Amino acid sequence: MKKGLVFRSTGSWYTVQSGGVFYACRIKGRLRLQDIKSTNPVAVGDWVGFEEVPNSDKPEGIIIEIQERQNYIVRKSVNLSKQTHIIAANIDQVFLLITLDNPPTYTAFIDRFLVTAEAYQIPVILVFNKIDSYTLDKQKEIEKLGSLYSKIGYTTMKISALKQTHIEQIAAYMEDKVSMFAGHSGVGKSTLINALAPDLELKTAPISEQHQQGMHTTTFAEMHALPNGMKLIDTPGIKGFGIVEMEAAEIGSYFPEFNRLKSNCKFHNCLHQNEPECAVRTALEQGAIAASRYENYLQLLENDMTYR
Ligand SMILES: Nc1nc2c(ncn2[C@@H]2O[C@H](COP(=O)(O)OP(=O)(O)OP(=O)(O)O)[C@@H](O)[C@H]2O)c(=O)[nH]1
Ligand SMILES: [Mg+2]
Ligand SMILES: [Zn+2]
Repeated sequence: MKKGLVFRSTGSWYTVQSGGVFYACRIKGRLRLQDIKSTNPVAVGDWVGFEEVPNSDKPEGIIIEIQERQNYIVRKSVNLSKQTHIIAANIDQVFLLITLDNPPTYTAFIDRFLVTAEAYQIPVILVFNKIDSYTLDKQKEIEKLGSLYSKIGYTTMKISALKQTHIEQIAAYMEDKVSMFAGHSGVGKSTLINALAPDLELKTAPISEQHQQGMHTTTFAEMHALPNGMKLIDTPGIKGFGIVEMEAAEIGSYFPEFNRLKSNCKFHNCLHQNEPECAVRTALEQGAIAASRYENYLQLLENDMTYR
């Protein structure tokens, strides 16, 4: 059996790198049943064991086992609300790309993403892209949003992938790590990756063209290894995020600024809703916790209830 890393998954075929060779692999039928809650049993970033198919023209294999994942980022499957789709596994950090216009990114989306990543302790770096294109008003909005998240403790960056402004800040974080690039369709993930690694020549497209085609430009997650040891994963734009496999009581602990105050709440199991002497709500009233964060938290709590 060989061991390899999944670079690409298109549904039925997986590209697995092992000893510098890329193998086109299928999954052994029986494996499909193991993880019935996800639509894809093997994801980009997975370490797998596979048997090489003898006497084939090109390197080919059959995946027979998947190594336990350190972490993974899931979204709810598009059609089947109970099912999840694993976007990528074994990630060291995520660059979440955010734009205010073309397309708009709302804090509800940002906070859902952060909660998912916090649950697996995956560091997220918030990257405000397209700074070359904003009006003064929008620039101010970016400043506010950036300081909202940096106060909580997140690293934030302002860049232009197109004009290649400040992209060296991103490269500095990538050394020896597996980095995932996430965000809505059209925020510039592939453009940024092309700027970081021009040899890749990833496909990018203006939003207007995406809408005409009714599809995303990047259609499946793919890992790329750069000569200097960095690995990155380009992902298709994510629309919505469902928080899966999370208890109501857990959610607050994935809001770092809430979690820091939690011990000051009167009740140890305070959900920061209507409980008396809640330190989180006091902080909210004093302006120490952002209203958007609190609203998005409440929404997550409600969603969480309706799923069960
Ligand atoms: N003005 C400006 N446009 C940008 C910037 N970065 C990307 N774009 C444009 O935004 C559009 C979408 O970029 P892509 O890189 O294809 O976006 P994506 O996030 O990979 O989209 P999906 O693959 O569909 O998820 C393209 O027309 C890019 O040229 C930027 O910094 N400034
Ligand atoms: Mg793309
Ligand atoms: Zn509380």
